Amino acid sequence: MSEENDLTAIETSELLVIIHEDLYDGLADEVVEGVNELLRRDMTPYDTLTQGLVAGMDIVGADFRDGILFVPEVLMAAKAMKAGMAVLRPLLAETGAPSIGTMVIGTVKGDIHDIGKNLVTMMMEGAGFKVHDIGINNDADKFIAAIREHSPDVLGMSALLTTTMPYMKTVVQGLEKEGLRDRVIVLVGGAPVNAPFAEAVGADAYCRDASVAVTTAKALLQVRRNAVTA
Ligand code: B1M
Repeated sequence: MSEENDLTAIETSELLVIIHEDLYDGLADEVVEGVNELLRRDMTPYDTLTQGLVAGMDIVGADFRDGILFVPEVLMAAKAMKAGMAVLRPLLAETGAPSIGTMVIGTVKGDIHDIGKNLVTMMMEGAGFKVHDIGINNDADKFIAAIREHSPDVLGMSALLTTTMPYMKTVVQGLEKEGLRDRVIVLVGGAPVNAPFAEAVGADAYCRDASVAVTTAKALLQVRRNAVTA
């Protein structure tokens, strides 16, 4: 976004394209400016996130896959994405909803991708969950320690690589070994993950995206609470 651009004079559809381009170019300040302008126009934080940031990251992802972008450029884009997310985070969490459950979430061992996980964290917090985010590259012992410490209702695991997604099964087996599996709803997600895979690793459900994570967590928690009171 060049300095002479007056964002307020630009159509929203065009502004979205500019944000995608700024994200692609790793221009964090400009992405933040664009996000603020969308919010000023009363676009909801959720739509700003999905139409502005996530859609922009999809373009980065496609060009990374096709060898047009490389790790340094993608890192810059990820940084810009995070700067935009930082603006939205408090707004998404600002629903005033009472705490409806607790979650531990982390990216599995060998995997340092955290944007999707952070997004799930933001949406879950916005829906009223207390979320303990244990970060990236977590082995089974770290997940188990966090579950012992926080006694969450829900465990969320994220994996973005086909080489790291099988580790989700190691975590579930670790939970079983420690007698913790039945205490927690296990949800998995990440670009290469799908429902048959979730079933194969012994998770309770696969979540396609952050909003599905929210609805799935709420639904399974309700089922569990109903079963306890029945
Ligand atoms: Co990586 N990377 N990357 N990367 N990277 C992918 C995943 C890849 C698909 C790119 C490609 O080739 N097309 C490819 C994986 C190929 C494969 O395994 N088949 C890949 C590769 C190969 C690599 C490296 C090996 C590259 C290299 O070094 N040669 C390397 C691995 C590092 C490691 O982890 N050990 C690597 C590194 C990186 C960066 C560091 C440069 C950067 C990460 C920065 C960061 O996260 N802080 C990066 C990025 C940014 C990507 C892409 C471009 C974008 C990922 C992203 O943030 N998407 C990605 C391409 C792609 O996915 N199309 C790619 C946006 C985010 C919102 O979506 O994470 O899918 P996503 O999350 C979604 C859902 O999946 C879901 O909700 C979110 C949306 O609402 N979800 C969950 C995610 N986690 C969930 C958990 C839940 C529920 C839902 O729990 C309940």
